[in-house]
Amino acid sequence: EGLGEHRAKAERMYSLMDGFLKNDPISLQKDILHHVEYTVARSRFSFDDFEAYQALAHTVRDRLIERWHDTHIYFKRTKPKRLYFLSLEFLMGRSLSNSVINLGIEDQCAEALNQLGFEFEVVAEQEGDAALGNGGLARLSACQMDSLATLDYPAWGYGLRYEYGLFRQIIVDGFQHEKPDYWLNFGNPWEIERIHVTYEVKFYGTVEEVEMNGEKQKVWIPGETVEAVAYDNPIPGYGTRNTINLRLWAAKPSSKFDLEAYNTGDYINSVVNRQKAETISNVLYPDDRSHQGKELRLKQQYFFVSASLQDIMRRFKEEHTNFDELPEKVALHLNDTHPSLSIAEVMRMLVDEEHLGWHKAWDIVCKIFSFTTHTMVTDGEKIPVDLLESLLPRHLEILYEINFNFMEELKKRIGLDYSRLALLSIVEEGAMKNIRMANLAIVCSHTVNGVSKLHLEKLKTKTFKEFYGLYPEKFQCKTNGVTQRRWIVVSNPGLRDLISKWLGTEAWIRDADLLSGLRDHLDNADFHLEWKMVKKVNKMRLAEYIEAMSGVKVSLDAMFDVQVKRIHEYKRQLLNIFGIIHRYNCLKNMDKDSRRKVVPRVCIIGGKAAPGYEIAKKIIKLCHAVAEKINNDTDIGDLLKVVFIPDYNVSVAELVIPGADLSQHLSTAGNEASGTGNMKFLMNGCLLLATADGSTVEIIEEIGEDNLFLFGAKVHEVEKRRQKRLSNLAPLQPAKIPLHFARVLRMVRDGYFGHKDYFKSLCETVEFGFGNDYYLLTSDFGSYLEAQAAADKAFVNQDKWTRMSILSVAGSGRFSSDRTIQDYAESTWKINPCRCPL
Ligand code: F58
Repeated sequence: EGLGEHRAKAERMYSLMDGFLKNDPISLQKDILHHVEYTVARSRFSFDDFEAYQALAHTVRDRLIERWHDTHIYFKRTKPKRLYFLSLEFLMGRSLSNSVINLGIEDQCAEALNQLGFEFEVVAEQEGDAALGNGGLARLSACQMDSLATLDYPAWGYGLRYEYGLFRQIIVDGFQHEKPDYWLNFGNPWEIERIHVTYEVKFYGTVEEVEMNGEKQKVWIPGETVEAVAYDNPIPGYGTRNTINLRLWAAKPSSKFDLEAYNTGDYINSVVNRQKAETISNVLYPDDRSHQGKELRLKQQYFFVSASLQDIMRRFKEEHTNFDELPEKVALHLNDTHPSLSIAEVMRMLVDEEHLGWHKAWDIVCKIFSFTTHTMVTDGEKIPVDLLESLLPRHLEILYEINFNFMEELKKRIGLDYSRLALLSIVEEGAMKNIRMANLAIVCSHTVNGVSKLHLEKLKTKTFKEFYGLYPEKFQCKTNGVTQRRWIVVSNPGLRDLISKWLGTEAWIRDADLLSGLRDHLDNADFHLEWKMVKKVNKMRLAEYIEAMSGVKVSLDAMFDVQVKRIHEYKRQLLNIFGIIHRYNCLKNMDKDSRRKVVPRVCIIGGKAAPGYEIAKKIIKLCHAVAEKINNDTDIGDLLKVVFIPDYNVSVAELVIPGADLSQHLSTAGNEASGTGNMKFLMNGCLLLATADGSTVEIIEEIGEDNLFLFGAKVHEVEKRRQKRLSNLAPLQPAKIPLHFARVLRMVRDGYFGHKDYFKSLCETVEFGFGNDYYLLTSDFGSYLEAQAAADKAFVNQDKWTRMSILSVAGSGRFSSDRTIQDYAESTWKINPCRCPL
């Protein structure tokens, strides 16, 4: 009877709803106008591009919500094993174009807007970026969400809804300044605030022991409570109805505080104090290597972990009466060590709250976690024990107990080898005791993933050598990938059409391996012509942007040579700038005849430096100083231009990458865990000039050494060269530095580009007796210049260049995040597709 009643009600509602929303241009126009009038509250007879964006975004959002609901109802009904992807960072960028494309309503939307007097591209550009992350790791999370949805996996993303995303980079006189990115200023149509999905997150306090059913039980009496509110962000798949959820948590003052304020009578102070709770999710930490020892960062981590796990456990408990089935129904993925407190939290929930008993709880925990590390750095994330002791006293106890048991087990396996035990321990002893988050994650995860073959190799042989000896079967390679939906379909529509035309299908948008079919047309002159045309149009778009941003006019005949990524010593933007100075010197010394043969270049550099990273900031300044000198040298003209693109972010990348001829990936071998920029450029037919580092090694496997410009020391040579430099050159002996390098260095050192004192410490990083050139710019410089010369030579032969460009795209299929995600799903998470019926 109850069911019949429910059905009748549902049917009546459905008939009132008039079915699902329609996607023809007229229906879309009606909905856009409706949102102009009632959501944006503007007159439907007069609204601007931004208001059109808002109205269209809400129109699209309505359609996303329908699918998102259906997907959840379907998941709830079919109860598949679910993946929960835990990441403190997601770099989503803009959502409009991506959503419209994944929903398959791009043409209809464009037509609807057209008829209202707007242009889709212009309207889409009104949107700001959602930049809730720093760099590669965060953008990878976003690509992986797109793939999870597209491949129909029953997955949820969990993250933090920072009010201030990654800072906006402003350049004043060539210096980087950071401006807060209050991205929510104009509202965010892509999120759904769930005021009823809230959890209390507790901090501080004490641990007490109580008797419960005749047994001693630990109880945490917390000292502070903050509320986590869910904001849901629908993530649509392409070519499927599946639309999954990215749930981001915001901190709000807990309603519990009200009572206290009432009692103490200090109303004003209590309101001010309540406000403090919100600071937890206020701001993203802008460091792209580590954030050690900051209490607020630790609070963020736990806030995120606690809210997500309460949510996950609630969902599980709705469908189960005990926890035996947890490992069959729940996979928890730790995106780097940042969410690893989850391990202690699940133990606390199962032991203290569900009274499961330590061993049973531990058995479950070991079956549900998997972990991916994204760094080559050996010294990973650590949490000072005193910080934990005050903020999360019960968790510290749990961590100690996990470590105690682990150590006991180890002693049985390896004996009393104390130096080994000390290396493996989760607790780092010393003057400052720390919890080693990576050790914790490895001990408790069933799988430990590296992000490229080279990275995994380093994990096995260096970083986690001891752990690899213990658990060889845990270590797996999951080479990164990027989504072709955003990095070709959204950002390079010209290339998308061209690929689809020549492959005769759009199926590659869901199956990137099909891109290899482009090889069939490698010698077709018409194909070449169209290919070059697409690049030209993209270069025009980029040239316009460059002129608007920097006032520099660039020639479309020049090779657009791009290095865009976070600024870091190991990424060696300095090598690029030194190469530019060398090129400038060569040009200055050439006669007219030789100059005529030179390939003109536009050298484009972009990226943010962490606010406290002085050397990286000096690299940015040097880039501007060199640009100023060269761009104003009338003797050089179009032969060489240098441009720094400010505020590099996802939407700038969407513009820059398709317009690049050559892209540079210069990390000293052994430092870049994978790199994903290389894959985006590859997909856009841009040739790579790169070291054999990270995933570039696998790109070479796909396209062959002949189709990119490889240079520099290989991983196994790097250590030797470092040693050699140190042993050969006594501190006071003048270094045997290659002539070209010495000249360039001297120019910077002696103030040729001004700011002599300011650049001193930057120069010292590559000088012996100071920084000792840790990243080997000196020894790689010669081979770098050779690779650059080879690129010039290839560019002159446009036929050859175009072939290389086609082969790059044709070989990029393996670097789709669809491949990565499928691999994770099958071998790590053990989840199956769960496709919501149409
Ligand atoms: C990056 N790591 C790697 N970390 O450097 C890059 O090689 C790899 O391709 C990418 O991950 C994806 O696997 C990275 O971006 C961070 O930004 C962390 C943010 C939080 C603090 C520590 C660094």
